[in-house]
Amino acid sequence: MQIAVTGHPGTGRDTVARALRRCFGVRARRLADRGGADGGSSGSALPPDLAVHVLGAAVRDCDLSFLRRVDVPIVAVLGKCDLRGGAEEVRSLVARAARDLGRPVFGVSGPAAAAQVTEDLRAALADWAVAGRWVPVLAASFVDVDDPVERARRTSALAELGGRGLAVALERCAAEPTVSAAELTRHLRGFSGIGALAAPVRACAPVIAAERERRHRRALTLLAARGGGPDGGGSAGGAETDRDRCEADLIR
Ligand SMILES: Nc1nc2c(ncn2[C@@H]2O[C@H](COP(=O)(O)OP(=O)(O)OP(=O)(O)O)[C@@H](O)[C@H]2O)c(=O)[nH]1
Ligand SMILES: [Mg+2]
Repeated sequence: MQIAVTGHPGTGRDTVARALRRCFGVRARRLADRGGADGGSSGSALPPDLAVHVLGAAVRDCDLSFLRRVDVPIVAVLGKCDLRGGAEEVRSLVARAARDLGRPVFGVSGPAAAAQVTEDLRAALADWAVAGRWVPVLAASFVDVDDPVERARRTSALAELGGRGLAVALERCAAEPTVSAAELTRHLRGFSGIGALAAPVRACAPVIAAERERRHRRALTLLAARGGGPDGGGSAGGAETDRDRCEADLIR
């Protein structure tokens, strides 16, 4: 499945794309701010099967006008939920966005969704939990320590998990000091809300399959009309055979 992650700049599109790749094994990449798709690691010339559209704190006019032009199934996400207050605030933002868009919206905390806790990160988290280190209200000040090695370790953990993700991981390490890196990754994904996207993405499968079939038939029709092979050649010698094959494909 090819997913284009859309939304206005800064909503967390690259992070959501990374989370979709890591959690669901799909090809997901951010749609370029202008022009064609790019910005992802899974480069492909194929058109996307599905758009995952990332909203900011609220639906904007540019979201509405963009989504009106999208001709593939859409799954809408409210991004950066870890920065939007507590569970109650997030629920109300998600409900308002769903009302404004007229479709379901799923809240996601990107860095926690995309997290892949390594053994080094797990060990650092366990050290901090044992030492009673917590993430301050101003999460950035977690890295305010003199030792440059420790500062680098903290900066990297904060960048990887985000402030709330880091706090969630630390809480889990404090409650269960022997927790594994894999279990911490699962725990963060559970917190992130990304799992709720599985059902709506799966529900798009029949539409996606029908659209792929339509594209395939259209491509074969064009090939057959040109009388050429898959390379578009159409050389006199092989033309009839290629055309026969295309037409046979079409009526299969
Ligand atoms: N706390 C938090 N930070 C996030 C979240 N999603 C993304 N970020 C951070 O926001 C910054 C931009 O994230 P991207 O995923 O690159 O967002 P984008 O929409 O591609 O934005 P641009 O690349 O700036 O156009 C990065 O520093 C991310 O780590 C989130 O859900 N929570
Ligand atoms: Mg980005």
